[in-house]
Amino acid sequence: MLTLYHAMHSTCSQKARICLFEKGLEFESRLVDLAGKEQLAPEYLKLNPNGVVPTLVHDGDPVTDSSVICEYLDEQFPQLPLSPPDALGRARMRAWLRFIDEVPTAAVRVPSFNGAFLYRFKGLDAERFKQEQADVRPLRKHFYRRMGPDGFSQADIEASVEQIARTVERMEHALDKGPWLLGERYTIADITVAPLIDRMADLGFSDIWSDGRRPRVSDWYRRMRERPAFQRAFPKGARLSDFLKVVPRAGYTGVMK
Ligand SMILES: N[C@@H](CCC(=O)N[C@@H](CS)C(=O)NCC(=O)O)C(=O)O
Repeated sequence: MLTLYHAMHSTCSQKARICLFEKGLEFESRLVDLAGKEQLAPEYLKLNPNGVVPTLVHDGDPVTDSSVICEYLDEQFPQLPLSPPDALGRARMRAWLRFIDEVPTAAVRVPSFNGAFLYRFKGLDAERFKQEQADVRPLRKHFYRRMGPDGFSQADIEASVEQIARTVERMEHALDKGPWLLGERYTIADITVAPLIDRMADLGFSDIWSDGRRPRVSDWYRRMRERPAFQRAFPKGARLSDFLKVVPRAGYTGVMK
């Protein structure tokens, strides 16, 4: 029995959902209201002490962190494998997963907050923001403090966009041997980066790869969106612009080369 605690619009939840749908696994869906801070409720923190989504519960045992969840599902349910069969291939896939967690996943949070989530903090002065929004979060206290109620600085936004552009450049290079990031085989690496690319598109930054800048990434993203698992993971309400007033390219003044 699989239960997924997740939020429709959360990129990390989208990674876990794509994986579940690719593998054809049935799961019970438990939506967590992030704006209502349900991820910080004591009962949820028992499952995921980081106070973030997603969390997978398999026969009563919680598994946290989206890329770990994907690898766990692939090991437990070997049908329709999403990892290379050999140790070297898996090492290459895991190197992508570490990079994706460390660089673009972290980078995408910055334009996401500036472009869509600041409404949550309207009217809060610095002290109330610190107490009610930052210091209550086990994993993201310093991220929230750095952001503050008015959002990230222009320098932070530009650094994030540059990190995404570097990611897309690295993808373009890897896709030379495509059609997927690891070559012939579609893997968890493709799954975990796709929601980040989709989020950047939703925030108005698709010119990082479109207009002929990164043609292989553009083609890869089109093929990702055509996959039935991807479409099931992105129902109406999964994109920020489905339900929030997104400010396109908020705070970004740079020009794509
Ligand atoms: N490393 C975790 C990160 C999960 C994460 O950051 N989730 C975000 C949504 S994408 C969250 O729950 N944020 C809640 C908050 O900011 O309080 C993973 O990959 O699952």
